[in-house]
Amino acid sequence: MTDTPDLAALYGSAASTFMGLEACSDLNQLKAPVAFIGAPCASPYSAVGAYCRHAPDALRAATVSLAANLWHYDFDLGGPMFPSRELAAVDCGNLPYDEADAPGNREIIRNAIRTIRARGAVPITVGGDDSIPIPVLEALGETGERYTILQLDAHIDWRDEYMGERQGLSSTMRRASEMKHIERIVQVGARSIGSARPQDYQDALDWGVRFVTGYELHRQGVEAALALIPEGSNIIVTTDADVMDPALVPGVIGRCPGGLNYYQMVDLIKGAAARGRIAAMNFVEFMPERDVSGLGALNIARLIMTAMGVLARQAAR
Ligand SMILES: [Mn+2]
Repeated sequence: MTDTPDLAALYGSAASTFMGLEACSDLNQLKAPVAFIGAPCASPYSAVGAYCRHAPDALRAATVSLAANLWHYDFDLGGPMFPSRELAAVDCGNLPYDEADAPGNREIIRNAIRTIRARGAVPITVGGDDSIPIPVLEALGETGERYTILQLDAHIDWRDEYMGERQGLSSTMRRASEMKHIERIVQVGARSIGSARPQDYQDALDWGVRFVTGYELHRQGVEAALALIPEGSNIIVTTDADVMDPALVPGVIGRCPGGLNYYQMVDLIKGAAARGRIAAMNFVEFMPERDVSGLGALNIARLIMTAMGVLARQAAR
């Protein structure tokens, strides 16, 4: 996949920032409590390439029609998106990448996350495929803190390797489980058939992963997942777009019926922030070329907006 389709005509100018937020072009000068950063590519499988590389710009474009109302009342947050101008998020643009240099991409991502955390901000890393969180998690290991991962995904991502790649999108949670600073993993939304074979699932159970499948979540509600997060946890929320129902987010590579709806996602994010403190968030696997009429972009963009509001309120407390 070396040809790069020019989607600017389809999505409008990519010049604007997410929600028209202030741009931050130098992470070393970052002052905001929340940082949106695009990471189009980390460790793609050679067979498909970086198929989600246009997601950050597509999500920015999805907010163009909302940006003029940034300071209006947001009914999903019970007030304006940000409680004050000082608590507003910034858009740090997209990280550079080279599809042929996965180790280099991972180093760029680790450096960015390291800097954002050192500036005291919570990174919202927007992929890119589900290989993006691996270097994000690695960088968080350097803080000396221990973390609970809340993974929202239709797939468990516990393959040791796939097509010879150990850092790819099917191995994200397996790699996370090997990191000393990851003390707990809660995986929510698994359903249908994915990359996992029975032994992969068993390995996750043996490690101590707590699963709330998509079916269980619909039967028991989001509390079934939130109850697995101890009070006071340091939480990383990592969201694969395919956790949501494909009727809401068609722009994913593997559409699975039975996914979560928008308010279940909102309640999981708000609930995580209420039980502990969210240290980092990832939104990956949105593929604009598979979207239908911008519907998925709108749902994911709105979810990121709500997450920004939740993180801004967390920063204020
Ligand atoms: Mn995934």
